[in-house]
Amino acid sequence: MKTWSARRDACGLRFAIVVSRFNHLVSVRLLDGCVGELESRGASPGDLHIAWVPGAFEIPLAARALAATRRYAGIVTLGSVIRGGTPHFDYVCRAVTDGVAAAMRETGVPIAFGVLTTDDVDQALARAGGSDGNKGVDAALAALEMARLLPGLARPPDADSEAGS
Ligand code: INI
Repeated sequence: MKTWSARRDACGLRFAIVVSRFNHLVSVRLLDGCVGELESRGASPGDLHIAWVPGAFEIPLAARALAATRRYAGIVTLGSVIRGGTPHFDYVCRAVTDGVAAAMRETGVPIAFGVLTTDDVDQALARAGGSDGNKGVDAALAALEMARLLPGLARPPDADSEAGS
C-alpha cells in the first residue's frame, strides 16, 4: 500500500495568518502558539504575514483575498466567538465557519480553522495555551500539513509507509 507523505517541515514556506482583534487576550495567545509552532518547524519570521481584522465575521473576506494572491502555501485563521445572551453568537459562528470553508473551496489554498466557539471566556482561554492546549498550534499544524500534502496529490503516491510527523 502506498501513501502520500506530508512532512510537517515549514522551511521555505510562506503563510498568512488572519487574526481577529475581538477578544484580543485570546487572539494574542492563539497567535503566539501559531507563530511559535511554524517557526519551530523552520518557517522564517519574514515568511509569516499577519492580517488583523476587527472580528471573526471579517475573517473569511481577508482569508479569501490573501488566498487569491497565490502567494501563500497556506493560511491560518484565528479568533474566538464567545456566547452571549443573544442569537448573535450563532450568526457570527455560522458566517465564519461557512465563509472560511467557502474561501478554501473557491481558491484551492489550504485555510486552517483556528477560530474558537465557546460558551465563556474561561473555555476560550483554556484552548488558547491553557489546560486544553492551544488551537493556534493545532491550526498551524493543519495548514502546514495541507500545504505539504496538496502539491503531491497531483502525482501518484510513492512512499511505502505511513506519513510521519
Ligand atoms: N466577533 C468575534 O470575533 N467574537 C465575538 O465573540 C463577537 N461577538 O460576540 O459579538 C464578535 N462580534 C463582532 C463581529 O465579528 C464583527 O466584527 C462585527 O459584527 C462587525 O462586522
